[in-house]
Amino acid sequence: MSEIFKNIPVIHFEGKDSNNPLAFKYYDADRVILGKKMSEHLPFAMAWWHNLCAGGTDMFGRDTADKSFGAEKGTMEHAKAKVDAGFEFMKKLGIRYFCFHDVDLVPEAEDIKETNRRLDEISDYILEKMQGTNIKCLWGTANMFGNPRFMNGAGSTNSVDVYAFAAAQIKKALDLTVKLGGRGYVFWGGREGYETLLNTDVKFEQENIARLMHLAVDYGRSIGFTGDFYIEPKPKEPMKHQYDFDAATAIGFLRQYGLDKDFKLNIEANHATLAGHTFQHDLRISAINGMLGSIDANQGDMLLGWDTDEFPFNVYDATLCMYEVLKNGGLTGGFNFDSKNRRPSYTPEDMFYAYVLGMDTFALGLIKAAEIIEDGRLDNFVKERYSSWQNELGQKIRNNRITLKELAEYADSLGAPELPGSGRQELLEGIMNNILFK
Ligand code: XLS
Ligand code: CA
Ligand code: CA
Repeated sequence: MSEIFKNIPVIHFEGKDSNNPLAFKYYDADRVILGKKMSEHLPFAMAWWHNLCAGGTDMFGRDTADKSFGAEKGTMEHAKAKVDAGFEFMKKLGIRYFCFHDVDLVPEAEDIKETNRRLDEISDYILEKMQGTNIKCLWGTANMFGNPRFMNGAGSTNSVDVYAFAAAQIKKALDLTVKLGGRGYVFWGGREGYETLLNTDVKFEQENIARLMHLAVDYGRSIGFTGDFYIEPKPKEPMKHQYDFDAATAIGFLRQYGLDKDFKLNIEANHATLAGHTFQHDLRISAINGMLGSIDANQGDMLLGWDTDEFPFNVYDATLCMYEVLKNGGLTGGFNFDSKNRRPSYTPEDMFYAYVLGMDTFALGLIKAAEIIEDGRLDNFVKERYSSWQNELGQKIRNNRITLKELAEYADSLGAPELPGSGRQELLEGIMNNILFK
C-alpha cells in the first residue's frame, strides 16, 4: 500500500523553541509528569468522522477538502482507503486510539443486512491494520441521527419500528467495539429531544431511552464488553431541546433509571459551553459524582452560538481541564478530538497542523495543571476557605449530629456571624496567570 500523506514526516517532539510546524512543542510522549508518562495521561484519539470523512460541507456550501484518498466515494474501496489514511495519520502522530460511528466506516446500504456485511468486512480490515501497532479503539457508537428515519429520535422515537432499527444499529456497533477492543461505548443523544411539547410525551420518551440503554448494557455484557458506557451530554443542536442537557441532567437521568453503575459521561468542551457552563464545570460535576469517564477535546467560539467543534487552542481551558482530570486520578477513557478543521483549512497538511495544535494544547495544559498542583497556592486557599468547618459545630453538622432547632439556638447566642472571609478571586486569577506564563 502506498503512502497517502507523502509530504508529511513522522511528527516528533522538538521542544518549545522549535519553529517546525510539523513538530510537537510540548507533547513529549515519554516525559514523566506527576509520576506518569504524558502518553498515559493523554490517551489521544482520532475521530474517524471529522478527520477521514468530513470535507467542510456546511449549511451554505459544499466540501472544500478532498477526503477521497484516491478512491471513489461511496464504495468499499473508499472505506478501505480511509482505513489506510487513518492508520498512516495515527502512526505519524503517535496517536494510539480512534473513535468511530458505524456509518463513518462504510457507506450505509438500503438494507441493514448489507450494511452489517460491509461493517464485518471493514472491521476485519481494521483488525489487520491494528496488528503490529499499539493502536486501538477508544470508543464506538452508532449514528442514530443522520438517517431520515431518526428524525424524531432513536430511543425517543414515536415509531416502534424505528426503535427496533436503533436497537439493531447499537447491537452491531457494540459487536464492532468489542471486536476492535474498545474501551467504551458512547450514546450521544443527538435527536433524543423535542422541537415542541405540543406533540411530545416526554415521560414516555425518556423511559424508552432508558430501556434501550438497559438493553444495550445487557447485550454488551453478554458479549464480553467490560468497558464503560458513556452518555455525552449536549443541550441542543440538532434538536431545540435535548434530554441529555448537561452533566448534572445526565447524571440525574442515569440514577433515576438505575443505569449509573454501567455508565459514565463523555464530556465535550463545546457541549458544556453550549449549555451555558464552562468546560471545567461539567468536568467537575461529573468527577464529584464518580462519573468522569472520557473527554471530547474541542472548543467553541464565544461569538458563535453553535457547535463549532474547533481544534482546541485555548491553553487556559485545557489547563483547567487537566487540573480536573489529574484530581480525578485520570480517565477510564481518553481524549477524542471531536474537532474539525475550519472550512478554508482544506489541505492534508492542515489535518496534521490541527492535531499538532490540539495535542500540544493539552500537553501544555497538563504541564501547567501539574504546576498548579505542585505550587499548592490554589488548593491551599480552597482548603483554608472552609476551615471554619473544622470546629466542633462544623463537625456536628457534617456528621448529622445536630438539629435545625439547635442550630437556631446557636445562632441566637451569636447575635451576628462575622463576614465569611474574602473570596480573593482576583488574587487567585493572578496566581493562575503567574503559573501559566512563567
Ligand atoms: C455531536 C457529537 C458527536 C458524538 C458522537 O455533536 O459530538 O460527534 O461525539 O456521536
Ligand atoms: Ca460538538
Ligand atoms: Ca462529541
